[in-house]
Amino acid sequence: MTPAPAWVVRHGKLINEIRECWSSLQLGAVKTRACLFGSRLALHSIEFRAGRIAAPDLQQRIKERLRTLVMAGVSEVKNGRREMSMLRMKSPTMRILAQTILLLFWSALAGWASEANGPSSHGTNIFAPESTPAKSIADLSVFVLAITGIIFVVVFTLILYALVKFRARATDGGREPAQVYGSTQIELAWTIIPILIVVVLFLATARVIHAVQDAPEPAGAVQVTAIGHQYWWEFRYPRLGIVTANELHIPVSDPGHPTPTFLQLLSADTDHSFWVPELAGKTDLIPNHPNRMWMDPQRTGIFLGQCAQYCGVQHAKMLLHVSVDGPEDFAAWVRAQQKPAVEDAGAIAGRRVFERNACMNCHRVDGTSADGHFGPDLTHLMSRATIAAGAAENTHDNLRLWIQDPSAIKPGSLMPAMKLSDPDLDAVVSYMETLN
Ligand code: HEC
Ligand SMILES: [Cu+2]
Repeated sequence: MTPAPAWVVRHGKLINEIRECWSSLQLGAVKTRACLFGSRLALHSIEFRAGRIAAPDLQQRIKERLRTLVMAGVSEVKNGRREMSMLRMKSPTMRILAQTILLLFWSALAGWASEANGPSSHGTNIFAPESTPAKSIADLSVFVLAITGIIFVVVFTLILYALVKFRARATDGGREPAQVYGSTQIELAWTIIPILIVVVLFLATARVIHAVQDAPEPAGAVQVTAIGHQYWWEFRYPRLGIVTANELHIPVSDPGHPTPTFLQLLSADTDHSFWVPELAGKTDLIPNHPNRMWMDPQRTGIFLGQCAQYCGVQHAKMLLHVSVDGPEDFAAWVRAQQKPAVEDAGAIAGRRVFERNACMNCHRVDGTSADGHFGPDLTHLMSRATIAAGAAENTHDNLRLWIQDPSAIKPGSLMPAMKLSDPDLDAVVSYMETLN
């Protein structure tokens, strides 16, 4: 009977079990590093050559023990030598994990650096909030990033330390190191610390959710009903009697005298999501399930956003355009929108084309018989800088192209090409251009 080798003896606490296991397995002239701890077989590596195994019952016992080993797999089959190693199996996984983490880390850094580069004129920077709900969310994100960043640094440092300190050396003589199983302190530590971190993150998140979702609506708030349509936005101001599309106008909110805007979110067809990153977190518009969101922008300007829930082929061209106006500008815009459509005698031919064709079944023009709701309200079309939910600028050429063939600008749009004759097309475009 061979005595247990030195590396086993060094682990004083386990020596009896190991010696027992080692002795019994050694009986059949099998070279092994398998050890039995209580009822569990911890297998580092096992080498045997079939021809050398004398005792058939020993072979049987080894097979049985191998079967109970859940996590190990045969990693190498070489010259009849089988080696099973948990560590060796883990390394590719670890490599992929490390690469993924690094990639995420660098892309986040790169994103941050490019975003932080001066004030963004397009207003889609999630790290540049201009309204209270967006600020709370951005602060929470930075907090979560800081905590997870610290975890990343600590874990990565420990991994690097372990990789360097315990790397294989020539003096190891090809032997695998002792495997330590079970440490109450370490297991408690890596259970309790993550639980505490998760509790902290949970509480911080719950606080922000409460602050954003349960904010009371002050008396001076502007109310807007936003309705998502396949591929455009309808905005109704019930108290002001305004209906418009795609370009939302809201007043700037002075912290001393807040005038937040509260939106009720509805959908005419499928799920959409209202997301203007600098003003508020994204909130879905779900059929038959009104949602609510609010914003109190503290800076005037144009803020851009995008439908953030895939809603069909032309989801990508369903942009959001929020114009935050100073108090006078907002009041002027409201007055202009409340007026009925202009009656321009010069555009009467175009108006006839509009009313003779199916246009009026899908579009509304206040003050005319056109009262369709499938498409955007065109009463004040010319007050908008863009058409088709930001897909094109509102210019003469784009309007003409749009009415001739919407799919030239926005393939998949639900407005059909009306196949008007050239004179009719020009007339209807002239009529559209009087709607300001
Ligand atoms: C079957 C319904 C339907 C008919 C008929 C129709 N449209 Fe449309 N129209 C739409 C829809 C839907 C949109 C929004 C498309 C989008 O942005 O994806 C739209 C958008 C528009 C727009 C852009 C409005 C904006 O603010 O973005 C104009 C202008 C327009 N239509 C004019 C017309 C004219 C003129 C006719 C008749 C020659 C017409 N439409 C016929 C459904 C229709
Ligand atoms: Cu959408």
